[in-house]
Amino acid sequence: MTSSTPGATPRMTAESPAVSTPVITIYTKGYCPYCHAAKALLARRGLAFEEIAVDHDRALEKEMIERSGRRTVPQIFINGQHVGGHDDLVAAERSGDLDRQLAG
Ligand SMILES: N[C@@H](CCC(=O)N[C@@H](CS)C(=O)NCC(=O)O)C(=O)O
Repeated sequence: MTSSTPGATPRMTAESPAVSTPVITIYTKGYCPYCHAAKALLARRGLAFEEIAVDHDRALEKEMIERSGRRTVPQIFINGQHVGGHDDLVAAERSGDLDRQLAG
């Protein structure tokens, strides 16, 4: 029995020589219901993510705004590619774009 760490580097399996785990980053604020909903969607899909709380950190909020071009939370990135906010994440799941982005 082996175990793997979500967000870890590519791992070797018997089925496939290298399977890379998508790196998902979500910028959040604690009071934001859209952030909670976006995290719940990712969790429901069994997707591990790195959460960056920007409530009390102006530098991290600035980083989010510069990377996304948006000022609202959440902002979600998959493998460095900007997905958008909660509504964009929901739309991407419905359209199949999310699966395509996760597949790399
Ligand atoms: N349609 C956006 C709504 C996001 C939104 O309105 N977020 C609020 C917090 S719940 C926000 O960032 N407001 C500005 C702020 O709190 O600085 C989405 O789906 O992500």
